[in-house]
Amino acid sequence: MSNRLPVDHVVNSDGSSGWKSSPGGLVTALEPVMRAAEGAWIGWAGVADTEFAPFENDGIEIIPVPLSESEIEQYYEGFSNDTLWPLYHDVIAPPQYHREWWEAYVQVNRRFAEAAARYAATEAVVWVQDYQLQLVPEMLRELRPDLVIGFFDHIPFPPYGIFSQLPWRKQILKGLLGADVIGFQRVADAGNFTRAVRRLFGFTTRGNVVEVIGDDGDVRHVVARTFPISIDVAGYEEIAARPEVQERARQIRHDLGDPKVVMLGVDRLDYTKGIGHRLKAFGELLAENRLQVEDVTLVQVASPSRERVATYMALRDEIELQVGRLNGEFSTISHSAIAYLHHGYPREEMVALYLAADVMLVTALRDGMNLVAKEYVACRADNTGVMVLSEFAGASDELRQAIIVNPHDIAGLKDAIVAAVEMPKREQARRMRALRKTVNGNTVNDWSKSFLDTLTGRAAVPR
Ligand code: GDG
Repeated sequence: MSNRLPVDHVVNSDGSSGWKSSPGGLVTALEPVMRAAEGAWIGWAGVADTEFAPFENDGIEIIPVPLSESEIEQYYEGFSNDTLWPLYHDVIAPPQYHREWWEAYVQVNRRFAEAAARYAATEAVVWVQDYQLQLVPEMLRELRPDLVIGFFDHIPFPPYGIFSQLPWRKQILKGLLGADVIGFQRVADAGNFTRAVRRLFGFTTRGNVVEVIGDDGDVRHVVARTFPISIDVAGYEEIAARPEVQERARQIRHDLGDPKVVMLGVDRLDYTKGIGHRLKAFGELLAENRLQVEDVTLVQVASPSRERVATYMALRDEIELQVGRLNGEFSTISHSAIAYLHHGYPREEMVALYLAADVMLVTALRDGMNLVAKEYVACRADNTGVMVLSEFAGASDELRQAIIVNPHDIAGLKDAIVAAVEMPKREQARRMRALRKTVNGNTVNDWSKSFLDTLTGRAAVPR
């Protein structure tokens, strides 16, 4: 179960309509698992006020859950993306608390739980994905105590001092504790969660296991631990090896004026990604002449995201003002300081950009994992390229051979960027080999397998 289905309902210009698959990392990882298990995927089809009957798509049963226009505003854009998202990302933006948003969140979570209760076979395994559906595990357990229920949180779980702001903090924890296994990106996230459970309910935790005491005094054991997500490494390697993609990468460099160094940022346009900090550091380096616009170009892909949420509209204005000022000040007729792209691209084009980039900048202020960091590494088969990686992205727990930065420390970030630009090829290769080994050692298939094995009791629970 996830907020969105792996397929979108689309209406064509001639009025006909159909289903288009949306191949994200999660879909790639879970599709083969679902097919082998004769699984069903429960989620929203991406359009308002429309009911669809369940259907089969490519060997997977699709069960659409309808959302009304006001539920999209209150449950999705409101509570999910304007309350939980900023709260769980260290209150970088102020979370909005509205009781009617909470009520819509409860109502939609109940609808998802009821759909699963209706369609799941006896003793089936149900895997609930992400922060939009945190109440589903408990609701589903009440409806169907026979089911095995897992939950994976793709975003950070905040420290108690921040989480405790939430007026509905107890309900959220109780919702999650309905699961048998709760997965997090980082060890720190699992720790924040178990601390919150101890503080608010006084439950005992032993290592990764929480002893949940029910109203009738019975004890259930819930596993809460880290399962760091990854990417389809072989898929990225295959695209990166295609001659036409490599040719496209050369073309991109040429079109940029063949600078000595291409730096790249790829993010949804989101305030958690630290795009502004990155631009500030780059602008100061140009102003101080530590970098020259003839030598270094920054390509920033900022893919459109949550465009109806006010904080995101304000962020777009802020970033585009900053880009405009820096380009106005430092670009020449033949060389732009920043190539700013507010677009979404096909995956092949993203891979061509990864291949074209000498330096990858991942400067998130808070990020569950950050898959872009792993994708860059997976594409660099020739062991060249340098990554500057924020310690506040989950990926920094694994990708230790990147240049690790605190993006709030602009002086440190500037030094890291210069070090990346100047890094000798030998050191690039030494670090990239180690990074590639790490990424290869934990692919998205390893992630889903280890979660599902833990959930179904096929793996021992490490304490
Ligand atoms: C959440 C958590 C966690 C981006 N622009 C385009 C495009 N992308 C792709 C990237 C990457 C994905 O979108 C973004 O994933 P991230 O992990 O970087 O960030 P979130 O979207 O915030 O994801 C995050 C993740 O869930 C998984 O658990 O890592 O921390 O916030 O795959 O390549 N893809 C294409 N065109 C674009 O323009 N094709």
